[in-house]
Amino acid sequence: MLFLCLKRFANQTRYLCFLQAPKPTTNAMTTADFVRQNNSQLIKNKAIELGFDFCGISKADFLEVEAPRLENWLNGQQHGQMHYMANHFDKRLDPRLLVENAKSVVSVLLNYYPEKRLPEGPDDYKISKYAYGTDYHFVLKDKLQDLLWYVQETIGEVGGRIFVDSAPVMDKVWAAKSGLGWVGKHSNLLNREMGSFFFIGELILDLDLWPDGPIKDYCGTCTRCIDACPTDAITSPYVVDGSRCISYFTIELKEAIPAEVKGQFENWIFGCDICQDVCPWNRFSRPHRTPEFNLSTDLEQFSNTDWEEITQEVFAELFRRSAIKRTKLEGIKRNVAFVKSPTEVVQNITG
Ligand code: B12
Ligand code: SF4
Ligand code: SF4
Repeated sequence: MLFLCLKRFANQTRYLCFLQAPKPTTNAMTTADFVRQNNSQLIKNKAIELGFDFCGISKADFLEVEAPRLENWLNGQQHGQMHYMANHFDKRLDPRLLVENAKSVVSVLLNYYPEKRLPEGPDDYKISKYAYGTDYHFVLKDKLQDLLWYVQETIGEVGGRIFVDSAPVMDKVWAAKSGLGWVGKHSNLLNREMGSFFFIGELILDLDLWPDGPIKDYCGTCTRCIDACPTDAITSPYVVDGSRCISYFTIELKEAIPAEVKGQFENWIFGCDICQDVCPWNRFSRPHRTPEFNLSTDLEQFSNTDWEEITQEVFAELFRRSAIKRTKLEGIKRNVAFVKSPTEVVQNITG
């Protein structure tokens, strides 16, 4: 153990010889602080080089403020049938239970706002912008894996894991703690420079890094997202009842969509962007730079009739590497039938 620590320190100091020293933030800057700052900067620079839009760091610790909020959310059954959300309560609140000796959480944001949007007229079937291209889990995982390798090659024997929705981690909370934005009243993370159309991932490392601090909340008196939500899923500012969200009904729910929300989906058949589309901060959205998120030509030309007549072959081919695969063909058919004739009885989905 002592050997590993010495090796890491030796690697760090060796690397430092090639770097410009950061300006000390206090007069009492120690060598350890200096190393932490330099390592943090190296990681952030590499994250940007890999194509992430923002990267920030926080200390791996117990999420004290979030614990009662998560508990209330679960006790109120706001996770509906997303049973995975009720699992690993303790781990979800403490990254040190996920990675041995965890010291830091490195959060990254990856923009997915498309250059060209699919038609969103009142009669068009709509899919969320996050699902236009390749499933973000693949894209973020590849980039985060490269970032982790870089950390291990450059800094030394660093233990850590990559996370993209793959384990019980509260992505938005960590990104907010790292100063990458604030959690808005629609409960998504917002960034002042690019709105909210981005994904979040993280590395949890056993490496001590220099933490960034949170920023303030810029929602002010605005309530546009709350007012626009067709199913009243934003039950109070900052709180979304997951079990009432169109995204839940169209993606997560495996059964028939309940009759009480008939006529409320505004033609969304996979996910829902309404609360983000109305948000004034999304005026700052700019097109992503990730080719994997581009729309395929086939999807670009998909008409309402194509959605209504979609076969297993077309579904499998078109959504081979897409997040839309999560609903399976039966899920998409259920959703299309639900928005097309909201009075029709729609069958249960299994699997
Ligand atoms: C479960 C889940 C869902 C559920 C539940 C949504 C939800 N808000 O929790 C459903 C299926 C509905 C959903 C929908 C969507 N999701 Co989702 N989802 C998740 C997931 C897996 C977990 C989120 C979670 O922990 N929820 C539990 C509750 C307790 O957490 P919370 O909403 O953050 O709750 C906080 C607030 O309620 C707040 N709070 C409570 N009381 C109070 C009181 C006060 C005073 C204050 C200030 C705060 C406060 O504190 C709580 C804890 O921090 C994350 C990935 C991850 N692992 O983090 C993605 C994630 C949040 N989803 C994401 C996306 C993109 C979406 C959609 C936009 C997709 C779409 N277009 O359809 C929608 C947006 C809907 C919405 N308005 O939230 C992104 C968000 C990116 C971003 N910019 O923030 C994430 C981070 C995935 C990712 N890795 O990129 N999602
Ligand atoms: S995604 Fe749609 S249904 Fe869900 S909270 Fe936002 S506006 Fe409401
Ligand atoms: S619409 Fe308004 S209240 Fe909602 S997240 Fe955006 S700024 Fe905040």
